[in-house]
Amino acid sequence: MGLMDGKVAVVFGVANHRSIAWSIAQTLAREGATLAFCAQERMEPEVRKLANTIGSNEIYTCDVGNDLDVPSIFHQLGERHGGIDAVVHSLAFANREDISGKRFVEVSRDGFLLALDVSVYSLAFIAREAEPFLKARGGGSIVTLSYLGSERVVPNYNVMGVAKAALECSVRYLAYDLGLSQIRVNAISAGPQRTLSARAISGFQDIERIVNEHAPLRRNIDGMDLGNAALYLLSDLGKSVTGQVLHVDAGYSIMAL
Ligand code: 1JT
Repeated sequence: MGLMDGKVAVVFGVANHRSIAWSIAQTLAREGATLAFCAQERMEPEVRKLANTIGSNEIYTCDVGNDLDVPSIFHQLGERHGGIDAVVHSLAFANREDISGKRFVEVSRDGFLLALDVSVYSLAFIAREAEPFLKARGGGSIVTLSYLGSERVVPNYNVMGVAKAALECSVRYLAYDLGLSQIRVNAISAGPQRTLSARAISGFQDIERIVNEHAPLRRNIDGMDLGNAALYLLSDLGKSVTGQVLHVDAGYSIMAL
């Protein structure tokens, strides 16, 4: 018996086998969920390959920056499954120059708006379009991913820190709005993960080393830790938890030094 038996979960943000979204998808599949994936067109072949390994062949191509794609996907999901139970939002973007080297004070209007559009507005948009289909099943749960740079200054994280602060606040407002439909909305604030995005950033290795040395658990976290935390929030185990930011970071965020 799995914690997600009979539940349909929709996952945004798988790029490759290192993606946090992929760790979460594997955990949900192990617990009996039916998985559907939404990916940019250029990611589709890789995502299809990964999905097949967990018995899913449901891939929708989707650009969250396109106002028509997201509604169309939820419409198709509704037709196919009658509704959905869980949504994973593991999406973020910023221009390379806006999160490495340059000072935050130098960010352009376009760079600022792009980071907030892709990384924050997309959650509100997905939540709005998902609401009727989650409601159709008597409620549901939405999880997004954040990072400590929203609360503290992490050098170089810059505009993404501002975006993550807005994302965490959006979680609270969405939790209030969607609570009426018995839909929960939470974020996981993850310790540093060596994903495709993260590895591209200068200074990322220093952050990993500092966490390993200073976190209460004296180590970093892995994808399974994030999968298990997401499982808690997306399953009935977390049925009274909404509007929260759960730190899954080996305790690093409690430290001053
Ligand atoms: C994005 C990227 C969002 C990297 C991210 C992210 N959230 C966490 N990371 C890892 C990270 C990145 C930096 C950092 C510490 C951790 C890259 C692509 C855009 C979205 O500071 C040194 C920059």
